[in-house]
Amino acid sequence: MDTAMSGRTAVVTGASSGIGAATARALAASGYRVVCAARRADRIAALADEIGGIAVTCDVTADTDVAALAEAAGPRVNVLVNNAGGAHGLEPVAEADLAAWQTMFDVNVLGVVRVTKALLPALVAAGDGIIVNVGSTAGRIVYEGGAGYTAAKHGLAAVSETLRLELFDQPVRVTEIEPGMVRTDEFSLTRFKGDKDKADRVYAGVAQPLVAEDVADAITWMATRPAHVNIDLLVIKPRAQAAQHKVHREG
Ligand code: 8X3
Repeated sequence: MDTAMSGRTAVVTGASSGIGAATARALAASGYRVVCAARRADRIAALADEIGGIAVTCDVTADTDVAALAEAAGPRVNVLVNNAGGAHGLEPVAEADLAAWQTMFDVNVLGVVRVTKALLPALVAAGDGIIVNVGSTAGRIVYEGGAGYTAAKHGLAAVSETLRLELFDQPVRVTEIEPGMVRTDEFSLTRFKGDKDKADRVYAGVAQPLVAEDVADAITWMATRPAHVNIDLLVIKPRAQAAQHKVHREG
């Protein structure tokens, strides 16, 4: 553990799996007291136990849950990682599942805004707060079937950039990380409603997609730069993914 960060608090949403869980572990290893927030209480309880953190059951779409998260985090928060998010479906706009689109906007955009609003006073009070929004390459490009998700992640990118302007005279950095292809247990399974074959096809033949730990490592690097250094945007993709549609697949 890096003792330089002890006494400092980090909050990670969507901490029950994937990038969120890996980030909670990485920040704890760097010495932060980590508040692990997610809907699945059993998972975050186990994670908090493992890393000596705090578990807060939290649905980022619920005002009362987010208020409880702010209460548990305390008066000073050094790092907020807005990671909770996800994709639902891959249908063309003409067949848009509006309920799924609503969920994507609720979690990926409004959830980030709700949590940020609630924790901003504590981030300012810390004197050197940083917000890391976990966006996606889908926040800069579009692809067929992806409009519900890409529109939501473009929305998140707009929120991140606006917030940086609005907080220009405050001791809070606003950053965004945009991962491309990351093989996690749940992202593609969720997108394809549990269809494992479809989920596996996303990564077919790709020797080394990114894994959650790669992204967690980058987030931790962003969060541990000196307080005057703002990494506005970090795009991270596997070497095999030169661009969204240009992926090297073997076999
Ligand atoms: C995940 C990247 O390509 O599935 O955020 O939209 S992609």
